[in-house]
Order: sequence, then C-alpha cells, then structure tokens
Amino acid sequence: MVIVKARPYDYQFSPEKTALIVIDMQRDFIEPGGFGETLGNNVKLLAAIVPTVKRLLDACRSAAMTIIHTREAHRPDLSDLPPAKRNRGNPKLRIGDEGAMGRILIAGEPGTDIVRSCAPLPGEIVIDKPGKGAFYATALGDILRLRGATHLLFAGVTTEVCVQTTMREANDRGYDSLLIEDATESYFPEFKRATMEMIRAQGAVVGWTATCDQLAAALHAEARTR
Ligand code: TIU
Repeated sequence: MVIVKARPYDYQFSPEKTALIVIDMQRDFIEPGGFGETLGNNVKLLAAIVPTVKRLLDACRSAAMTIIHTREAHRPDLSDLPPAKRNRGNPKLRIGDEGAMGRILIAGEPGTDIVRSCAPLPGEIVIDKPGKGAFYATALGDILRLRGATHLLFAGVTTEVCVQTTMREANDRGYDSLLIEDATESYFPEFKRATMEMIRAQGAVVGWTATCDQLAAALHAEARTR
C-alpha cells in the first residue's frame, strides 16, 4: 500500500488498482499562438508545469500504474460539438476553425495533440472527449472498470475546468481521487487556489491533494518494502 502525506489527510492506494489520468495537456492550451492564447489567456502559466507532469508520468510508469491521457477533441464534422459550446463568448477563433496549429480542438489536428514531453507511450490509453468531464460521452468508465481501478491520480489543465469537472464525475462514481497540486494549472491562479481548497474541504468532499514530491516519496517508500 502506498501512503501519501496528502491533504486533508493521508491518501492510501494500491498501484495495481490506480490509474493516473492526465487531462488535456494539449498544444492548443499550452503553447504560444494556440487556442488558449486567442481566448486572452497567459499560456506561460500552463507551460510551467510541463516538466512536473513529465516527472509524474515517469514516477507512475515506474510503478506500473495504468496511464490515461485525455484530449479535448471533437469530430471533424463537428457533430459532437453543441452550438452552445462553439458560440459561447463569441471568440475570434472557434472550435473547428483553422488556427495556427490546424483546426482548433479537432481530432487529428497538430494543435489538438499532447505536448511532446508528455506524449503517450505505446500501451498508454488516450481518450478524446467532447466535454469538460472525461467520463461524459467517452469509454473512460468502462476502461477503468475493466482494469479494476478504485483510485485515480489527477494532473493536467485547466484545474478548475476539465480537471475539477472530471474529479467531481469520478467522486460520484465512487473513486477516491488525488490531485497533484504542482502538476495542474489554471489560467487564473486564484481559481487554482480555490479549487485546491474546495476539493479537500469538509474531510475530502471531492478528494485529496498532494505535491508530486510527496507522491514520489510515498512510491519510493513502498518500493523499498518489496
Ligand atoms: N481542458 C480544459 O480545461 N478546457 C478548457 O476549455 N479550459 C479552459 O480553462 N478554458
């Protein structure tokens, strides 16, 4: 059993029953010139966590955990894109439009892909999702059930949008979830801070939080007992 010094209290999991879910580490949210920047956001904030997400991926790979990557990605014919989502906020560029890195958030386009250093390795699972939550209109629930997963570790972007939505979906489905504090980021630092607090409030009402180092230390301690 791995025991992480987490907040609001220790988080315990068995690696063989745990999946790491890395949410939407996509070029269009993280790289300059992409969709995130056209929405008026400072993408440097998100780019700063890329090395930590990579370190987290490597730690979980070493522990032979299930690794799942998600992408916010729509069908090229936009048949899974609600007009409300496409039109909201009347932005300069909309989902499906031609952007600096291909059609924005469309499956198979360069900007929709995951940033190079966090790219999935062969054998890792990649889920394209049309919504903010990764359980909505995807096979994630079935995949986790087939793997016998009971615990989920979360990282990725953005903290209060796709990451928090997915953690809340997971909570209602009975998973114990840990959010890695320095492997997630928001375009709005105050929203990230608030999300950390609301997740672990009321005795982990949504889940737990810990740093990548706290998780790595717990994995090392467990590995020494084998
Ligand atoms: N992945 C994700 O969070 N998608 C978003 O649209 N996030 C924003 O913060 N806009």
